[in-house]
Amino acid sequence: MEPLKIIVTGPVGAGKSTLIRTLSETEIVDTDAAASEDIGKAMTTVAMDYGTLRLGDQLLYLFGTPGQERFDFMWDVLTEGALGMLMLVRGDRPEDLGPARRMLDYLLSQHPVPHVVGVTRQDRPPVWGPEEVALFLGLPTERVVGLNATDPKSAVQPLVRLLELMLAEEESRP
Ligand SMILES: Nc1nc2c(ncn2[C@@H]2O[C@H](COP(=O)(O)OP(=O)(O)OP(=O)(O)O)[C@@H](O)[C@H]2O)c(=O)[nH]1
Ligand SMILES: [Mg+2]
Repeated sequence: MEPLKIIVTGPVGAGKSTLIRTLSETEIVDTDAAASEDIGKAMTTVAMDYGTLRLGDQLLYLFGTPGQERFDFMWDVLTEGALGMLMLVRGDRPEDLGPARRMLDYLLSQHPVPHVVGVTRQDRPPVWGPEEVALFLGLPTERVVGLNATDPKSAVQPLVRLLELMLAEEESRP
């Protein structure tokens, strides 16, 4: 089976690098550098993250984008050739959902691929759950999954869902 390229995207601090670090079975590539603006944390992705994960007999190549808009030119570059998209948002920052919606709309307009939204920090209540986020973003509930990006069993869930949706869409194609 051909490896599948999956793009992991979303606003600053959503947990993109953490998810790839948590799940990758091979040594990851990351490009975290000292943040040049006050984004509430010291380090930020400036180019990409890369890791790999096997789900059943399917190998996934996970590409993470930077979150900061000053690196938005990388979003398109990295999404090129991706067959699925995982967008992460922080469950404890509802104010990030507007920008996340715009980012998702833009990326899907350029790359219309199966997609899932992951709501991180479910281990840190009180947070918005996946149902609330689905409602806010106007997405069907099966496309939104809650997770803790630091826990392998939990972090894998949105990718399992994405793969299911990708297979279902493939089967329904004439
Ligand atoms: N407890 C908890 N911490 C999380 C979770 N997801 C991310 N974090 C923490 O949030 C911080 C930021 O996570 P990153 O993975 O750097 O976020 P990012 O989306 O790659 O951020 P940028 O590259 O700056 O856009 C780190 O300290 C993570 O450990 C989660 O689900 N639960
Ligand atoms: Mg990052």
